[in-house]
Amino acid sequence: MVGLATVFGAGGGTSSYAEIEEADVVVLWGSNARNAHPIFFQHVLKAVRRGARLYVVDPRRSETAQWADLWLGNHVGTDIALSHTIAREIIHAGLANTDFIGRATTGFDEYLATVEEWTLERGEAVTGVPADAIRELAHAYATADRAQLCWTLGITEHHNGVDNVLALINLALLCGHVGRHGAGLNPLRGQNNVQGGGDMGAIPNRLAGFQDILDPDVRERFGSAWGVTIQDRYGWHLTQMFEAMERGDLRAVYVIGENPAQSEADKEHTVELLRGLDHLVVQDIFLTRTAELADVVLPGSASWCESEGTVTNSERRVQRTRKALDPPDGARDDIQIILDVCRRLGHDWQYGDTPRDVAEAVWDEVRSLSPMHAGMSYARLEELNGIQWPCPHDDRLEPSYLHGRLWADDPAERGRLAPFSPVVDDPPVEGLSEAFPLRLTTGRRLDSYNTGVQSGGFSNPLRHGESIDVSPEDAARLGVVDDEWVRVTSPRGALTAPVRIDPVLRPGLVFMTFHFPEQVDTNVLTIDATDPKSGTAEFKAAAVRIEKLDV
Ligand SMILES: Nc1nc2c(c(=O)[nH]1)N[C@H]1C(S)=C(S)[C@@H](COP(=O)(O)OP(=O)(O)OC[C@H]3O[C@@H](n4cnc5c(=O)[nH]c(N)nc54)[C@H](O)[C@@H]3O)O[C@H]1N2
Ligand SMILES: Nc1nc2c(c(=O)[nH]1)N[C@H]1C(S)=C(S)[C@@H](COP(=O)(O)OP(=O)(O)OC[C@H]3O[C@@H](n4cnc5c(=O)[nH]c(N)nc54)[C@H](O)[C@@H]3O)O[C@H]1N2
Ligand SMILES: [Mo]
Repeated sequence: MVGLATVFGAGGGTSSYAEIEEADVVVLWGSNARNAHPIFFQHVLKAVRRGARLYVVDPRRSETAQWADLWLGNHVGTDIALSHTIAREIIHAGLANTDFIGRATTGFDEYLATVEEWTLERGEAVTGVPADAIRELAHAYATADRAQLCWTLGITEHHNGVDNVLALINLALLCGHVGRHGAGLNPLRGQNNVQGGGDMGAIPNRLAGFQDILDPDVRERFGSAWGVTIQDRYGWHLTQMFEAMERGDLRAVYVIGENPAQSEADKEHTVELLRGLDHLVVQDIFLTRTAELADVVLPGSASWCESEGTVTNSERRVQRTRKALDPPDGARDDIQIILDVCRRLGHDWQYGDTPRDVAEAVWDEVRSLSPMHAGMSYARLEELNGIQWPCPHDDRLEPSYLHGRLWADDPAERGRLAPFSPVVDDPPVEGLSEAFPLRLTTGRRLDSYNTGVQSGGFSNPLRHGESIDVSPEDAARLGVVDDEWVRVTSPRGALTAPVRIDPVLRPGLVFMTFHFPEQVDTNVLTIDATDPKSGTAEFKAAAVRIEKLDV
């Protein structure tokens, strides 16, 4: 989101799922959508069945890659190098969209100078992807009318994740694949309402509708609606919070629906910091590992199917969620708990009697303060089965794609042009060494969800436990076999796990999920190097060694 907001001013995917289905070329970059975004992947498959070509860029030949027309298996952390090589090939083949570049972008010359050294030969040597494959993707992407570039954590969970995203945005600017029906740039959001959380201002620098906290008019409008004074400085994002805990500047934390004791990188250090707080409050539907450390647990909040509200997905579509089940005895909507806390803090905000009334009244307040949501009444959301933002008017809808203004003939209408970003190749913080010769990347499997809180604890026949996945070549070299327990060590910690030999991995690359805390704490191994621009940790690149256990 930071990358898209930097270039275009708005942090959201630029297309709709319907446009994905109409695409000629779909590139999934660092995304295992087959497993992690199965519903979105159905839209991709509809395009493929229509004849679209699917390209997947992923160091592993993931299940998604197995569906692709062409898989580009790059080395972990070489995505900027790959993007620059593709760009240079597009430019030298005369396929750059000079009309769009001239009309809608700035900084092309500097960008050109940055990518010029990335010949196909150099690209192949650095990324490990054969030059022919790079050339094919470059030509297919540049010549397609409707090209969609989508990415997820393989791009963002690096110490330079934002630069990685900027490198992909450069490709779309180069080819004019943004701001038109059918062409776009789409980060797929992790949870059902991550997009909605950001849109509502659950980020350190913006209030609802991405309005800048540093803007005095914005502070004044929100402040008078709420009867409070809003601070005129940015807050901390998650990793800055942990840094502040380390310095002793952050002493109390209120966690709602997150399990950082399990999901943060360098876990032992994280738990130490959470333990050291003066006051920790956790509001969750389960008693998580984080809740076990808390001074106060606000338990039994109603889950999504037991409460009213909205969620916003990766195509920026706001959709109503309705109460389908009664919550268990004593459980309440998160919003009721939050309103009670507010009351104790001196703000007796009344929104209505029933959960439905409260949810709608809160939403109407959002619409009164956030112009991009203004036209989305509950009645209209229900009638249209969800609406994409922006929707400022209650009598019409905007196009399903963003940034159409960039194509306008009138420069005044075009507004702020989109800058190319001359980012540079920057390998993972932790290099490989004799002591730690293997690259560990971590991610997801279809059968489980994040820290396992919501997908464990009951009998789930699909779910099989954690493993350290290694290539057949590495398994042979280490003399280990399937299901044999080994020790995995990184500079931060060690654990034991069973081996799973997986041919989707190439020699030197090993893979783990982080879904099975009762069995293995994967984040004991990961590095807490973070991208200062987004606060995201480098979960995708640690260095480890694997040793046989003494028999
Ligand atoms: N079943 C299931 N679905 C989920 C989740 C879950 O836990 N389980 N979690 C949800 C959440 S919160 C999120 S954020 C999304 C995440 O969705 P994804 O980002 O698709 O999931 P990951 O498996 O973390 O990572 C995707 C891929 O990045 C690749 N990768 C690793 N390093 C690199 C690199 O340097 N370059 C490139 N190009 N690729 C790399 C990995 O091999 C992996 O296949 O999934 C959501 N959906
Ligand atoms: N090694 C490694 N670590 C990673 C990642 C990785 O790829 N590799 N990925 C990172 C990413 S992308 C993410 S998103 C994080 C995920 O990390 P977390 O968000 O910490 O993990 P979850 O297991 O999704 O935790 C969500 C919590 O919300 C609670 N919950 C669910 N519904 C409700 C509700 O309605 N109300 C309330 N109050 N609580 C609710 C659940 O019970 C659960 O405890 O992990 C990060 N950590
Ligand atoms: Mo996520």
